[in-house]
Amino acid sequence: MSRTVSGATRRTVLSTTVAAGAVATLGPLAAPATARVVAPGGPILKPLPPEQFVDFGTNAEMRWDAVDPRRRLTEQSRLFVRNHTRTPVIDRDDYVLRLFGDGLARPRSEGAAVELGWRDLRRLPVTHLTSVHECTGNGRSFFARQQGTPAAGTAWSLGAVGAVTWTGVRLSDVLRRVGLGHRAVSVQATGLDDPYVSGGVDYGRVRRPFPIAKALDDAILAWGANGEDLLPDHGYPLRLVLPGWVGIASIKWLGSLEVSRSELTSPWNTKWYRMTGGDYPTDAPPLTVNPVRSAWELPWGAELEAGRRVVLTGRSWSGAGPVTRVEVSTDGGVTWHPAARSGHGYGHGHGHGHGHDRTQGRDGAWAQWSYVWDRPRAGSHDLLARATDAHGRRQPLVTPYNDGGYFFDAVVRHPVTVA
Ligand SMILES: Nc1nc2c(c(=O)[nH]1)N[C@H]1C(S)=C(S)[C@@H](COP(=O)(O)O)O[C@H]1N2
Ligand SMILES: [Mo]
Repeated sequence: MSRTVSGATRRTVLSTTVAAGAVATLGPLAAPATARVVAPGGPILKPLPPEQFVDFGTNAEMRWDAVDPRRRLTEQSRLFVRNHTRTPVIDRDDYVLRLFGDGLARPRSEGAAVELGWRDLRRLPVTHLTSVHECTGNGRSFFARQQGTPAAGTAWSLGAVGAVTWTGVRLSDVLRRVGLGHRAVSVQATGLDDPYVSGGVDYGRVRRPFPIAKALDDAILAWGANGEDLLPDHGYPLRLVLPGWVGIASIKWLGSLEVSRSELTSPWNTKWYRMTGGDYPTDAPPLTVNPVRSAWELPWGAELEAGRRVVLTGRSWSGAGPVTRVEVSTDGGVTWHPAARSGHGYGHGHGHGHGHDRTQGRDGAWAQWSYVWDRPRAGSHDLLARATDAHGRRQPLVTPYNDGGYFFDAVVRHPVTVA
């Protein structure tokens, strides 16, 4: 059954004849347009085979032991899902993105929003961008498992992350074509999924503001992932992607963008997705850039053969830039050894060749690495991997506690048994 999720008074489209660099002529159309959710979705629509996912109901994480070391990117069918409610199914032909606010060159109220449909967006230059896409709470379960201080929220292991090449248009191009005012400071993205209700409180639609600087830097509006259309679970027909930033910043099923001359707020940057509790001040800022993390492509408690040469693989990533160094410890952190960069020549090629060493991660994907563990002794061991990024941020051994269980970036002690 159809359901109207956004009623619009006017439809305006991008001019097809606009010269490059010029501001588009926006003409109202007679017919009102709506974006309709054509079918109520499940919490998650794509299959979640248990050998590939841990299913939390509205959320599901990728299993690191199911990751193919030869694939650089994460296929959508394997990518984690984080839904506040459930995946809506939206018809691309009905879809419109609404832009409004006093930060536009010609300020518009929400009711008089500029509306861009799928074909309008397709007239803008297409761009491709690879980023590591990750939930703020990735690794949350290790606050309990490793530090004895459980934090509320989905008990992710390390699988709420993936590397994706997005296809879409630059948000800066969209804003310039629509007409961006000189005094714009903040953009708020709002999803078309159901309003989020928790503890009897209706917080409204999932939405989060971000600075105009990020909008004009590398933000994109994506309709594709790794060369395919977005799956419904990942935001079809259009999602925002703020590369390197906390997952919540990349609003799925993007319904509107408010461009404002004043700082916008929402519960997703004041109540959630900023540090609270622990030793944090009460006025800690909203979280933005993701930290540095690492994972082994191994089952939890993997069984390895004693007395052999064991080749272990994993990946490291950072929201701030490339990973420059990965060290491994097999003795609980007493000694550290460099991991070797690997994964070159595999996965989806994308323009530049994928040589080893520094190339991994330079394009926004993660660093793949391997470590040869020569003739491990029988018994129980913890494998530790510690990465450093181009900004000199290195994974700590302990992450200070916060109530939301965000940014667990400490080195994870991955247990294995050698027999
Ligand atoms: N509209 C909308 N956008 C959203 C969310 C949501 O529930 N609704 N979840 C956010 C969170 S917390 C994360 S981590 C990412 C997850 O994206 P994915 O499900 O495509 O992996 O989407 C973000 N964007
Ligand atoms: Mo998230």
